[in-house]
Amino acid sequence: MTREEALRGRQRALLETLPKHVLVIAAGQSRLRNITSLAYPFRPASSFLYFFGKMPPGTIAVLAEGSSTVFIEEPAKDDVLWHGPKPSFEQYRAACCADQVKSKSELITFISKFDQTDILALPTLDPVTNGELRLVLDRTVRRDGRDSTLINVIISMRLYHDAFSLAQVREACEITSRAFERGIAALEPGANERKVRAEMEYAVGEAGTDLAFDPIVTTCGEVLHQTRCGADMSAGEMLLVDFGAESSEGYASDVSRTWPVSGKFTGPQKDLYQLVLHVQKTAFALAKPGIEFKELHQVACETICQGLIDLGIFTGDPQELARRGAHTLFFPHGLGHLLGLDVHDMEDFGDAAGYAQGRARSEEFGYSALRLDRVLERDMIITLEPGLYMIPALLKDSQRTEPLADCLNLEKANDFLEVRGIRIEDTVLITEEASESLTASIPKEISEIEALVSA
Ligand SMILES: [Mn+2]
Repeated sequence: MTREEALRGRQRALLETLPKHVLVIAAGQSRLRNITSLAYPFRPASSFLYFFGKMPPGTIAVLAEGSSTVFIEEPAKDDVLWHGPKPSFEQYRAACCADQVKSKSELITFISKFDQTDILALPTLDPVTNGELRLVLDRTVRRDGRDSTLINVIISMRLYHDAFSLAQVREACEITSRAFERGIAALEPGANERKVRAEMEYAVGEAGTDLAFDPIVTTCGEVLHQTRCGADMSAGEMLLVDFGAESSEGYASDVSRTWPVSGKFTGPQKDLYQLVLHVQKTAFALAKPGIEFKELHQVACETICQGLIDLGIFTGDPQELARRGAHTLFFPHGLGHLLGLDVHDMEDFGDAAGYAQGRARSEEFGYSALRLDRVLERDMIITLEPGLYMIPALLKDSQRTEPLADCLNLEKANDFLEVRGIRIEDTVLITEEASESLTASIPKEISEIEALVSA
């Protein structure tokens, strides 16, 4: 499937699903950094990318009466001096695979010929664009109003990856795989975390793409979203790396590995690492069409409890421990999430994509961080990312530990404090009968890692 076949096919499918409506999808505006001539790098909104690919800031697409029209901001007078010549409208039309391209100055006249009540639009994360949509449509575009009809149709398309989307995620995973190769080669006691991160980003820069998210490259693995990076690494510590490149068309990948800085796991590190790896393999073996993702999460929680019983940290029955939420002391997040054009795919729609219709996120600690609750189906892409963390803020919180006094050996848990945090994450495709790890080439066995770091 070529890019053109994909984009045209998706535009057609959307037009055919909502034939009586006028559909407005905006790319968004670039955001300024600190002065007016300095913008953050521009990336169109993901749903815009899904149908039209990369187009300039301010672009707005309208799909109506069986055809797609893309409205582009005309360049300012001296843009050519600072930014060079822009593509022609015909070149833009070919690039976004729309039926026609027009100047943005024609948008209001174009829209006003339709019945207002037929118009559905996608809200964006960009307040400037939402303001512009409010002016053009004379109403506020909202996630929960009538525009949710459009959102739900787009979710039902983006949930299942077509051949082009899958090829793009595979491309992103390949770049990420090269990044991990460079990263582990840069690991050595005394080196700075930033060196590993820079080596990994080199692979992304070399591929000419971007990062899918702000990476985590840290020896403070117990801080779940530690984006600060810059400590010198010592032998005995582990480096947790959660990193993902984007593909050329903006699709994500998401991988985590945890490496011993010296190239050799200590005893407690090895114990917990083996457990996380076992949990991930158990979940992977169960991931296939027809299974509830929540069930995978549940199995992961129970397997963690069993492993912690074996290590003497818990006593009791693993299912009962998981039911009581004992695992959340060491595994407070969810097992994974959807992945596609966004690393947490379609989270700009809240939980509408991650949670099947009629389901809502639990408020219970642990389950409240579960980003995915639906039956897995063929062509979905998810992540599987169990972790174990020794988080002083939780272990010192008597409100959390006291209810577990009968089954928790805190003293034993403290023996593992130096381990700090371990996460093992792969990007996984649900296939016809099972699942395929798209990042299986990135080593995660203890023997492989020890051989690579000391090499
Ligand atoms: Mn992830």
